Formats: sequence, C-alpha cells, structure tokens
Amino acid sequence: MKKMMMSFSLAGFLGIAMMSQAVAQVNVKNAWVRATVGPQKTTGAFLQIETKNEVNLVKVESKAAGMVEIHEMQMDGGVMKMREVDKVNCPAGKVTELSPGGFHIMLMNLKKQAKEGDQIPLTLSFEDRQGKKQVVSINATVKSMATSSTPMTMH
Ligand SMILES: [Cu+2]
Repeated sequence: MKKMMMSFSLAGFLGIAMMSQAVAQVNVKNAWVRATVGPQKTTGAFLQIETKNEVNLVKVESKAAGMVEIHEMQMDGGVMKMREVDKVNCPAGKVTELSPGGFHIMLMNLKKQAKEGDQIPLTLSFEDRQGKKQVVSINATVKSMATSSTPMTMH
C-alpha cells in the first residue's frame, strides 16, 4: 500500500513538471515600442518570438492603446505599404522577428504619449496547430527614433 502511494505522488509530480514545460513553450524577447512625438496617436511595437512548437500569433492587446492590430509591411508597386494580417506564423525552434519593415504590432489610439523609457504592457495570444491557446504578457520598453533605428540584431 505504501509503495502504491509513492508511485501515485511521483505521477503527480511528473504531471506538474510537464505542465510547466508546456507553459514555457513560447518565449517573447527584446520587446520595444517606438517613442511617439507630440500628438502622434499611433506607433509600432517590435519583438522576437521563440517557440519550441509551431504557433501562430493571433491577437495582441494593450491597455496603453485603444486598438491593436498585427501588420505586415509589403512592397506594393514600388511603395511600402502596411496591411493588417490575422496571424503571424512562428515556426518551431526558430526566432520569429517582428521588426520595422516586416511584421509588427500597431498600437493605435494611444492613451498617452509613449516616452523613452516608458513600459508598455502587451498581451500576446498564441494558438498551436491543435487550437490550444497560450497567452504571454510582457512589458515593452519605449525607445526613441534614434535608438530604435539601430537593427535589433545588435542584441
Ligand atoms: Cu503598421
């Protein structure tokens, strides 16, 4: 009887260990937001997504902005244009970069000016191929135009 109890608690322990591993599947790094100037109400947020299993970034929310969209920059007849996308695919084992000139997060109707050094909260929702959701909340640091024009690969 004693032996059985022990194997039960071991199973419980392993269960918890496996669960916490699943939670740590998606890692969001180096998040920053471009500082705004004066009455500007829109800015971009940029970050890196590292994931063990393939996921899609499907939604971003921020209490600092009235509206948040996921955008993509694309050349259209020689002109760079932005369009809204419903997801960003993040392949397994790779770092997906959201950066100026590519996919980015658009913060609209900002509630106040984003000043250098401010922290902007972002909540990212991911969905894997099975439709399982994972939510990651982070703070992005506001950087001025001068700093933010440096490529992110410097990290
Ligand atoms: Cu945009």
